[in-house]
Amino acid sequence: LNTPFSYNRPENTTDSLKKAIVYKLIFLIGRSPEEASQRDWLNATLYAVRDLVTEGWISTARQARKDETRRVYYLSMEFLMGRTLSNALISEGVYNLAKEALSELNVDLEDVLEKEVDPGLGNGGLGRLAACFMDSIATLAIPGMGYGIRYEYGMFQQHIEDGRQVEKPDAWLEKGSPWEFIRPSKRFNIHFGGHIYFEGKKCIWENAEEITALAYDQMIPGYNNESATTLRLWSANAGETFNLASFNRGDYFHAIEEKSSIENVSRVLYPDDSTTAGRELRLRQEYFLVSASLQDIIKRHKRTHETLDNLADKVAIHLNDTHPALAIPELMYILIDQEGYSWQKAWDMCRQVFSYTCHTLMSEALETWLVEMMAKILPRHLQIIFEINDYFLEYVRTYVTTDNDFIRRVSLIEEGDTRKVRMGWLSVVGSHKVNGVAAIHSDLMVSSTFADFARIYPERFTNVTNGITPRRWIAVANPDLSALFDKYIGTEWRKDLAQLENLKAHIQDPELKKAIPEIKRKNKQRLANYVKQELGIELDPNALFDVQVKRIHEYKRQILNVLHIVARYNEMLANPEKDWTPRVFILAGKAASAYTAAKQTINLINDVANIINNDGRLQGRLKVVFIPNYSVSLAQIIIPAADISEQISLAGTEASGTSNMKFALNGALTLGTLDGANVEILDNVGQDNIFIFGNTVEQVEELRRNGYHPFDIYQSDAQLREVIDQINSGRFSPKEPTRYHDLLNSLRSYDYYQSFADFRSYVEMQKVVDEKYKNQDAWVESALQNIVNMSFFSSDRTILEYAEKIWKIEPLKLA
Ligand code: 26Q
Repeated sequence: LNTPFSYNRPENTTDSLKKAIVYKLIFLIGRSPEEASQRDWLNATLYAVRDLVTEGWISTARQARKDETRRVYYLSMEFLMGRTLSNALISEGVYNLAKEALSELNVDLEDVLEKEVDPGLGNGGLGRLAACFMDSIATLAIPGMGYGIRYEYGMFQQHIEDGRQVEKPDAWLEKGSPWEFIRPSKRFNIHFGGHIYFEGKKCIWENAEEITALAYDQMIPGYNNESATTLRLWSANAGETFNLASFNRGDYFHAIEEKSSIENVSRVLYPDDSTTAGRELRLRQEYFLVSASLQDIIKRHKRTHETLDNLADKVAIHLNDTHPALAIPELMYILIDQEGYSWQKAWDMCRQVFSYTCHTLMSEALETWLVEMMAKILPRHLQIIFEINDYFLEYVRTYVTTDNDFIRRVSLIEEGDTRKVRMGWLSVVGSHKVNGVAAIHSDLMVSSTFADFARIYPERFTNVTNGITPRRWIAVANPDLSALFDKYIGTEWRKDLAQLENLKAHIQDPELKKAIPEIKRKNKQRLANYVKQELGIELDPNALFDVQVKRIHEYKRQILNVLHIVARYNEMLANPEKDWTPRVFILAGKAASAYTAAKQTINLINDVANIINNDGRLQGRLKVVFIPNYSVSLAQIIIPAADISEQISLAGTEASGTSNMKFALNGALTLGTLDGANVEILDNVGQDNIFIFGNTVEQVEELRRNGYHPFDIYQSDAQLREVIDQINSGRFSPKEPTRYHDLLNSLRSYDYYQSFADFRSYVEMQKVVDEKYKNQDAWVESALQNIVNMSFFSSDRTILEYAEKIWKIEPLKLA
């Protein structure tokens, strides 16, 4: 390969990289070094490093084709990848080389890295999990690839104006997207609408609309393995076929108008992660992803195999939640209508091919689609779903029960005023494995939401606890901690996080113990600088940094955090002389644009912050900051700076959580409920190194059963009452004293997520946190215990479990 900078070349030096960057700058970007902006340097560096990744990418693809191994296709409506350059530099082992090369050109690498856009093609946990999985798939050389949508607008940009969230469009593509390859030859037509009819037994779908899906590929570099995997994102394209009729009539504008409405399909990511709006465009998006990906998968299969008979041996398709569940009827449609397979044969293949991960148990988040809407947009698929349901219910009646109530509950169609298709049920019936994302969540799945299905198909349900990639979450985000690891246990931990076990031998080493708080302090200073620059707020890096960053949601209970902050504020004013541990409360996260309670919570955090930060009586010992526009790149600055990781969802509501793992691996102590993966973090770090509070799932359920009365708690807990009354009286919103009345009334009378029930134990545990922090030795010891016990939470472990238990796939043996 004729690149100036390449694998296995003895001449890979600062000088050759410098040449490669300047070459890209001049010949690809069209700028001279003298005129180049920071962004030009960024792009030139990206292009130079991209060449390096490309070689391994091409050879990995070639080898996978040659080996004809079984492959996995990960279908997800979201991939929250984060910035690519620093990760790629580290994967390719040229970070320092690039730093030197650029510095010889009088350019600072860190400044350049900050210029890269952070594509927000996901909402939160589910999208970021997909990104960590791609990283692990690439690093482990698992044969497979990811499929998603190339939204023109990602997650909105969050601005805070007057304390309130304001959404701005995220036009991330406007600055160019140098990491992707457009694939003009990879186009598939996607059909919608029309009607179906039968010719004998054969069903014909006479569709009414056609749009084209066009592929854009991104390389996901494996860590230090000269290999890379593909993330293929589809973009809607009217193509050349759009309304020819209008064109021929000379109705140019009408034709162009239609073109842009067709292209709406990949225009924007839905920014909701818990309620399903049931919007037609979303259904079209889901089908768009599914249809394009399946056509591509089938085409790839046919390239190396003469027949689809062995499809189920060679292909595993994973559904990231129910969002791509239409893949099940789509594969049936392809196999039966287009390839002529019998229903039974097609159905057997389907179930061997598909597997499904469930990420939530909350009923309002379970996807359903109006039968009426699906009939209009996907008539053949609806008909297939009805037929799947007929066979399925027949099976249940024959082999499980004739109880009509049971039958009604498990039917893929919810009956009632309006009939709905239950996508979760469809996913379970059409897959051979269904997994939850943490032990407690998988247990709850089979005992609650999917209990009926666990009775029908007990062997189908399993757990695979989530994980995170140590490349991005340590090597990229925390370079000083990485260097410390290297010094004590060598560099292999990046590929094999179990190596952290070897740190245990050094845990009493005074130098190691000294280094941990030094690194933490440096990371806190880095965050403080960011906050100073962005918000003009001064933070003391010696204070305890207490962090809750995640989507704003009632179940995640940011409100409980706020109630405690106000309670602490009151106590500090009442006892100013006490030796209060200085604290900084840091919160960040986006609220879905139509979610009033979540938006009010953001407003309240900012109102409280405003009063507290300007109260001189506190002598700077208490600060509250809401950092706007939380994103992957912000997480990389915030998480390594945390002392306390707030994971305070109501027990039984957070399926897993993944930031909890990132925090612990970066040496923060968890303050959390027995929910999601917190439970497994506790198991791994031991109870002396974590702060667990609040009701258990059983206690939560008991309260729900026996009647929960938040008003009684409000009346009996004087400290809580004071806090609520202050907020209610406009203490924090003097210009609009009634601002929080609705929020507080709903808490006092319903408090669906039981914040009041856990308030006392939360406040008491926060005092334990204060005391522990005063004993810095004990704190550092616990931080270390968190770090060294996190190897289980590597997404490499997670992916190997999927590969073995679910996909039946082995890593490629790289040549
Ligand atoms: C569905 C239909 C229409 C519009 C939007 C949606 C939608 C989009 C995103 C529904 C849900 C989501 C995202 C869910 C999510 O992020 N869940 C989180 O997944 C993480 C990874 O498993 C877990 O760690 C978190 O506990 C879980 O909340």
